[in-house]
Amino acid sequence: MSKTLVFDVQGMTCDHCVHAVTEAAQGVPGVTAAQVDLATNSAKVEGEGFDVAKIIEAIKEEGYEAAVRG
Ligand SMILES: [Cu+2]
Repeated sequence: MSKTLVFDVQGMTCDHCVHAVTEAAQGVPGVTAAQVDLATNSAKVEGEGFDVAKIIEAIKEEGYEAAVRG
């Protein structure tokens, strides 16, 4: 079953950041789509069977902080 999760992402300042975070999230196995929004510092991730920790890690590797929006 597919699921959608929203992450808070800290440190994004421009479209380049948005692109980097989008690519990072989409690179995680199981992720089918990522919608990153600079105005709300959020990343909406859709997919099936993805590992939440791996998404946070991938975003961190790009230089941003991420946490599941609770
Ligand atoms: Cu930037």
